[in-house]
Amino acid sequence: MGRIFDRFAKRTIKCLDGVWKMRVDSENVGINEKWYESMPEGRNTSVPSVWATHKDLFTYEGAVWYEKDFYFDGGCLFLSFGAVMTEADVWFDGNYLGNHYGGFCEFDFKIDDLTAGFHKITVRVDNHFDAYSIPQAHVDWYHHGGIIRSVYAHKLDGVAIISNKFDYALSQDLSSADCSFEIELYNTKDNATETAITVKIGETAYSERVTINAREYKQVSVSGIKLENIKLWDIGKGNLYTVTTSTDDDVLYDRVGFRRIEVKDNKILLNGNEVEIMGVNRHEEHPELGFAFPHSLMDRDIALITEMGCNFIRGSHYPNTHEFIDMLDERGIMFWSEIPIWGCGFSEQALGEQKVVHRGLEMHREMLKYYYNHASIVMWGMHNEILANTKAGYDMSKLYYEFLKTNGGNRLVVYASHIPSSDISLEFTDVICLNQYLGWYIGDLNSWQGMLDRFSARQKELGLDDKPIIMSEFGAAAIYGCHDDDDFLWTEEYQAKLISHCLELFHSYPNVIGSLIWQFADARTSKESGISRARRFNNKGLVNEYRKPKLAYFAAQKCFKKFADKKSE
Ligand code: ADA
Repeated sequence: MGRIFDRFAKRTIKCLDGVWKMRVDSENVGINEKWYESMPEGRNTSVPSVWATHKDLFTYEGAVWYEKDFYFDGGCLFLSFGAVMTEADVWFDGNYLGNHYGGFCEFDFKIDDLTAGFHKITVRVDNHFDAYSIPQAHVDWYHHGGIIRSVYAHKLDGVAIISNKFDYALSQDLSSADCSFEIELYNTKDNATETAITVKIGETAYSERVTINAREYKQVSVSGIKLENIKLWDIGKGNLYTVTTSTDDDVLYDRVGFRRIEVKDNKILLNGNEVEIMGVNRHEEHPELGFAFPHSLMDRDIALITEMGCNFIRGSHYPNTHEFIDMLDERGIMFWSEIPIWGCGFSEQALGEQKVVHRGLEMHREMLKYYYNHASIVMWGMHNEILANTKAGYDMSKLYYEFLKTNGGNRLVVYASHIPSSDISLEFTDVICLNQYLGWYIGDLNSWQGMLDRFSARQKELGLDDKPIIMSEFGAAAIYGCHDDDDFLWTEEYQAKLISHCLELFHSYPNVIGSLIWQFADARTSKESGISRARRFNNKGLVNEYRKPKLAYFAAQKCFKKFADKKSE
């Protein structure tokens, strides 16, 4: 839950990052031997981190136990994990708290009546894959494991605020907004308690008194708060408003923005204005630190991406850290947030497994729960390159689309398809997002025009030609520093030529309203990826894994600048 602004005014919060004890459980004996009561002697590690930073664990897949003793002042503890890769079982002082599946989303536990003193957290982390894993074993990124984001211990007092979900309806002319809030409270006391509950946004405040039974959660809905003369959140304009939620004992701050995103007449409109999407796909991954990606480097990534002229980032292929999205909120950069259903790994049978379908739905539910208030998230991504030409793919798309449309707020719901000629699920996406690698895996630069023409014809036949298209992935690999004639694959020259060719074509093609280059930076891949991944990296980055720009970075920058200049003419 690390954020770039202070979220709580009153409560005491202890960050549990730092040195933890760690013990590898390659024989999977830890549960039987009750390591949660007493973990055998292990080694020290850092949290957050991936265990691949330990030389001998670089390729390890399986269970690893983590343990931390820490001082807590007594009372009610709210224990929040930023993300654990991939499955976590958590014990507190030897008592089981619960399980969490899914490597990229936060989760938390609440424990009442603790005594002041030292307490022990034990986490069994497991990153093995089976038939129901999301993602499946075959992905195009590295199989990391570990406690990859920060852990926090909050001390809750009196009536504590668990969350406040913000919604709004903008007036027709976008000048005013009707705001509503869904607040979740928890009474830590062992008697029914009355408290004032106040919500303030801008200069407008609402207050009422509520009574909550002992040790109970309560939802409080607040609506009808009207704000006039609002400043809209927009591209390059991160106009954010602070929402202050208070009870007698707790104060929660959040930052929200007002904007309207919609599809109309084959265009995406942001606040009524047509947007041309210029962006990249980005893995939140570092060659040494894996998914424990540091804040300072996020800042550098954003600088490189905005200097290139982008207004959009796709968080491929999983929920990114809040810190990163906070910065996008602040700077007015649009973001696509998705869950790690990375299709190539999923057979038709796996897609149809109810356990997989429900796990995916739960991941969407969590993404909404924790990320809902971010203004920069303008798209929810349901899945990537699944077999959307099968019944299982169709059913999954329908289920997730309806769920996200109903519960996702003012956002577009999309998925990325790699099978434009046979996809039967395209009705379940607000924008048709196509991933294609012509000029790399198959075809050449001249193949693009034909592909687009054929797809446009199919789109008409399907009666879906009111949907705009984003070219959501395309690219070519280049080894940083490899130079030669621009006909040679793997050279920076060929990659730059392909990127320029694609951008020029897409941004002049009717119905294509934007492009997301695959990918921002070279990223480490899994051992299953095989021969097409030189250095065992996906080398299609515009910058290498240490963020050194390749020629394609400058080629894209030139195109995006030209498109932006043309627009402002
Ligand atoms: C797919 C996939 C990406 C990446 C890409 C590639 O489109 O969505 O994650 O693997 O292919 O480089 O081939």
